[in-house]
Amino acid sequence: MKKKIISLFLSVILVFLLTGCSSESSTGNDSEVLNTNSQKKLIKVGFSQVGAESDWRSANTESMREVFTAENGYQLIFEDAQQKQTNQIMHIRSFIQQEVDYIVLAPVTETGWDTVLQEAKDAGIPVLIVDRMVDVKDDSLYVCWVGSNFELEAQKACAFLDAFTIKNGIEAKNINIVDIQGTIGASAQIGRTKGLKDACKANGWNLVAVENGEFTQTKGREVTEALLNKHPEINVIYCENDNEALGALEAIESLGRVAGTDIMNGEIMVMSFDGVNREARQDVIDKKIACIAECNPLHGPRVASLIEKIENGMVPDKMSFVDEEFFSADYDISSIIAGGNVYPVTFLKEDSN
Ligand code: GYE
Repeated sequence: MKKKIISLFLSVILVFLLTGCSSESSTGNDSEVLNTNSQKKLIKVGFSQVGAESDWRSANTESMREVFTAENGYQLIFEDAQQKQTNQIMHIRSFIQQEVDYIVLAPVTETGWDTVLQEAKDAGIPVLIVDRMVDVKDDSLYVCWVGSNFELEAQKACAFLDAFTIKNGIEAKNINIVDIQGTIGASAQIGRTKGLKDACKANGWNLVAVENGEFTQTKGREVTEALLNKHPEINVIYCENDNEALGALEAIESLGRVAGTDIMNGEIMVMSFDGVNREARQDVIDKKIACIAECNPLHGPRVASLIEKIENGMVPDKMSFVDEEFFSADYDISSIIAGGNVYPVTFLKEDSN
């Protein structure tokens, strides 16, 4: 009996000690966690995205959403402009109203931003530009920009076509090319169109027509169909993104023509940009799309690191260009020269897709 009482007494003490200690320490930890969480203010970022016109755009949106999370210390206000600048101007004004810490803008076109960016500057909110550029009179209206060198992408594509014609003994005067442009006034369109125009002049290719394909598959198909009906001599279709290229392939097939590189014997060569869409990459492997100049959409971590720099009192580079690859299949062209530099050609293979 005495033993039982002693052992009961000891276990009560033990339980008391254990629960007492553990509850005290856990309360201590919890309140610490609570304190640090509530003290750590989330950085409020307003992001105005162009829209959802292409696979590139969807990958870009995902990349931004993945990084700007509460776990990473951000509160993201995401707005989709549905390809309209007026919507983007509205977004920026509402971000100013909501007193965000940073405004991130993926501008649909380059011009028309002076007034609203001045408003953001007057409100003391730093603006970061991503993907396409803005053309403003006063550069101090935005802190920095990160994106691709669109003209270089075009120069790479044209260098590939040039190398291809030389390798296959095709005379420049036999190249009948059309440009299916992206959204008019967007940096990606401006750079890619300029690169092609310059190369046509320099190489003596016939630029048969230039049409707007709006960076979409539907428009790409529609425009290609009309062009091939009007100009059956077309043998190269330069699409300013992969979605247009997929549309162009649909048009080629629906007209009973063949996409490929035997362009002196009726095939039609399709060239493209982005390299995000799996189907388009597969078409490169299957030799239906001759080449894709990569345009990398994964800007989320890049924008976040620019914001981090600003948070730490540093001044980020005004312009940051992303390194990009050049995709093709094996046409015995392993490198190209663009803008005075040599770039390797990445041959896409089944196992890399
Ligand atoms: O190439 C296209 C998208 O601005 C780089 O926009 C971007 C372009 C991209 O719709 O697919």
